[in-house]
Amino acid sequence: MTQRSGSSVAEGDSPSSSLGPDLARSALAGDRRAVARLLTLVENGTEEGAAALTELYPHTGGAHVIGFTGSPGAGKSTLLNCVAQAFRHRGNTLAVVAVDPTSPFSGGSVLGDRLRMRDLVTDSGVFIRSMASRGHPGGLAHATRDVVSVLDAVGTGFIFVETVGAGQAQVDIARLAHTVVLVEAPGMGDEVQALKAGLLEIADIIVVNKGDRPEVQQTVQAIRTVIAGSGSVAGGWEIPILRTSATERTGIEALVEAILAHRQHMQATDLWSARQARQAYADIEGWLRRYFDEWVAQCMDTRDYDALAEAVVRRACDPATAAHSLLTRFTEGLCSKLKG
Ligand SMILES: Nc1nc2c(ncn2[C@@H]2O[C@H](COP(=O)(O)OP(=O)(O)OP(=O)(O)O)[C@@H](O)[C@H]2O)c(=O)[nH]1
Ligand SMILES: [Mg+2]
Repeated sequence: MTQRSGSSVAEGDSPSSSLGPDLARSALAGDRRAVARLLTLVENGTEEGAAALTELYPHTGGAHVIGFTGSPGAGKSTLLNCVAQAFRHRGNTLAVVAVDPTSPFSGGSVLGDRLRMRDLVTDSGVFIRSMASRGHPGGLAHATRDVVSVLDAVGTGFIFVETVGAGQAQVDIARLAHTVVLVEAPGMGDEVQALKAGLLEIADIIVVNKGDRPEVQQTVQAIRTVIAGSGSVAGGWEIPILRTSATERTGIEALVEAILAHRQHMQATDLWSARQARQAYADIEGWLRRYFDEWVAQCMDTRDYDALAEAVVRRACDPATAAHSLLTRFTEGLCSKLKG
């Protein structure tokens, strides 16, 4: 089982078991290559990565995490490029993490778009990371959270996370980010309907991008109507509806100001600490699930499991009863082991 404690890992057999904490210390001292290596370790769900996170955790909590979510192709990456540059011009350190739950290729647009990101790619005040679902044993949400923690610990002021706004990814971004920017574009048909169905609950700022298109006013109006109908003003924050064109670089400053205004609002009210608490719950739950999955995997690797599977095949027992009896046996075993 992955050990979350650095000392437990250090007691293990692996000759490289101090790698994580060593890299963590180098990263905290400002070594960028150590940061890059750490990001890979935590993305891959390694024990060294977990040990590094234990070392880094006391240094986290300073970053403002901003989620960019919305329909595929709405212009999230293009817009994020502009916004990141605007934050950079104001002298902030920042990171851009692009998360793609489906394809390792299409989601690489932030990294792939070298031309637009040229200024940022070569800038030592900016980290850019592109993540696809493959190769994350603890799950993509877990890997994203850990990547954000590393970036936070090393003093990154603003961390932008791009995800497609659908299903679980949508829930995950709301748990990870302090500010959620929902990016939509005109002519996306069902999107206003989707807004009703849940995106609205997580959005702190709504952007209608591709404002250079003629249909934009119609979309803005439709979203206004949905919002007015919902009557939701969470914690005294009125969700702004902004209009941008990422390709023509218009409306970017207003979006930057809205993000900063939301930050100010959160700090002036108890919203910032409420979101930190929400993150803490989600973080602990994430680890609990991961430990539990690992524990289940270990339990499955036994003769008891084989015997029960055979009983299920013979129809002598149903799968739910079999799982329950395994659970009872293993929790009893675990309890007596802990007592002993
Ligand atoms: N006309 C117009 N096109 C835009 C604008 N912003 C982005 N696009 C184009 O829309 C397409 C998709 O842009 P992306 O930035 O990759 O969109 P995305 O939301 O990140 O896409 P996924 O990550 O694949 O969901 C590209 O061809 C962009 O050039 C805009 O403001 N106006
Ligand atoms: Mg994108």
